[in-house]
Amino acid sequence: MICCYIGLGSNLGDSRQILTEAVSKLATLGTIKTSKLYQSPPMGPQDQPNYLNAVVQLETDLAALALLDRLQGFEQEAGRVRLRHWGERTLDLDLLLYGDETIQNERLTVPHVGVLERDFVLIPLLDIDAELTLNGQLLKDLDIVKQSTLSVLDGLDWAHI
Ligand code: PH2
Ligand code: MG
Ligand code: MG
Repeated sequence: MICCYIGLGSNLGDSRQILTEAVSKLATLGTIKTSKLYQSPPMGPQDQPNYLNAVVQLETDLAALALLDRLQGFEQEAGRVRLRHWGERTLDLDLLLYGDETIQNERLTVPHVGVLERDFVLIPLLDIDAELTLNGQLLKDLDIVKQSTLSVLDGLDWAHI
């Protein structure tokens, strides 16, 4: 079993419902734990709605690219539209961490670029594992974590899994 972390984001449609359904689908791939549910201001173009963000920990036997295929399938099933780079979307499922593996190919970069710079990824990761490290760095000690103003919309059981 590999312990993976998947970032969830949505800012189009009924985002809460879309993320809840995404969690149910992720649960078909292995054993999951969910972070709290957050609202965050958009990174990138500012003329788009706020995002709902969360992270799911998944313990799975799927290989990384097989997992990516499943994540992209779930995005499509949610009617994913992606209007522009860093722009609004119905469902974004990002493979953030795949065990402690480093993966670099034309389809996938793991750890996901930007994990260390995005509070809407770091704070939910720390909900699930407060002692999580990346490249030997304790995530809870990062300045961006200490300074975060992310708003909590709901607690760990928001997806009722
Ligand atoms: N995702 C993006 C672009 N900007 N901003 C926030 N707050 N949360 C996101 O998940 C997000 C974003 C494209 O993936
Ligand atoms: Mg993303
Ligand atoms: Mg993505």
